[in-house]
Amino acid sequence: MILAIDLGGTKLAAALFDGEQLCDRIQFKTHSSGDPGTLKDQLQSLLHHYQGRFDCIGVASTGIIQQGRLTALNPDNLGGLKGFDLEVFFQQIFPGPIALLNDAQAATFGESVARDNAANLAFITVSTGIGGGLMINGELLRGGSGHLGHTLADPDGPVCGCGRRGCIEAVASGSALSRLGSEALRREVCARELLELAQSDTRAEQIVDRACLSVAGLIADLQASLAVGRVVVGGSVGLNPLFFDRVTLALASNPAFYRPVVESAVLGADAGLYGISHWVKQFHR
Ligand code: BMX
Ligand code: ZN
Repeated sequence: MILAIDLGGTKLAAALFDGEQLCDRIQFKTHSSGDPGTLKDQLQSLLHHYQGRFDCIGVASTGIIQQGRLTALNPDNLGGLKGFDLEVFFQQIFPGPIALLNDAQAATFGESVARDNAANLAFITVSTGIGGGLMINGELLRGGSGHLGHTLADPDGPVCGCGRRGCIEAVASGSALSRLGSEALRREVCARELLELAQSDTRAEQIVDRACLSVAGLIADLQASLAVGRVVVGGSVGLNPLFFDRVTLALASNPAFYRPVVESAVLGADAGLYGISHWVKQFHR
């Protein structure tokens, strides 16, 4: 039995995997305050909830995990959790095997397995941030590879939390949509609300269009640079048909050479959980 944990910018989800079967899924809102104490409490109550029912743990986490520690490309998405030693934390409580992977890389692996172990695909998650993963010739690229949210959308765009100007994450992520939308509309809007407003309000539509055009541009670039053939889009924003349909429409204006097959994540919001459980099964038992 595997305990799979998905630690994102705004949510912490977990489930048990009995073979292929996902069971007893729970979810919390997370560390928007970036308080390591809160995260520790949440993880502790999560481990308590599943106590005695698993024999290994897989963690899919936002950020780049180096030697068991959370490091950030975009520290804004981690708050005070930068440097949090996930591995040591779990080891102190659980003596069995633990596997750690970036959340988007885990989801990439999950979506590949769900497609009969597709050997080539790129995955883009549009959520709090924008994450990515690459499965190339049957191998998942890990570590510093595949962080697609930090490729260039607009050289004159806003400065991203990672320090680079004009990253896709700075114009198309859930937090960017909310920030840009709230500025333009002069009231607080979340990404989902902005997508709905874009159907009738031109200020909202401009922001959403730029975001979807950027993601479509990234998809075209992935096809031109890696000939991936298939790009899967996930994450709470990416799974929303109001976003996904605009992306595919924007991509359609490109010549055929730049247009891979584009699909919504078949594992939906649980791609990271499935992915990390498959990863643990294949490499850590
Ligand atoms: C950021 C980066 C990626 C992550 C992506 C999606 C940090 C902390 N995170 O680009 O590692 O995969 O966001 O993360 O630098 P989520 O929190 O939106 O799921
Ligand atoms: Zn960036």
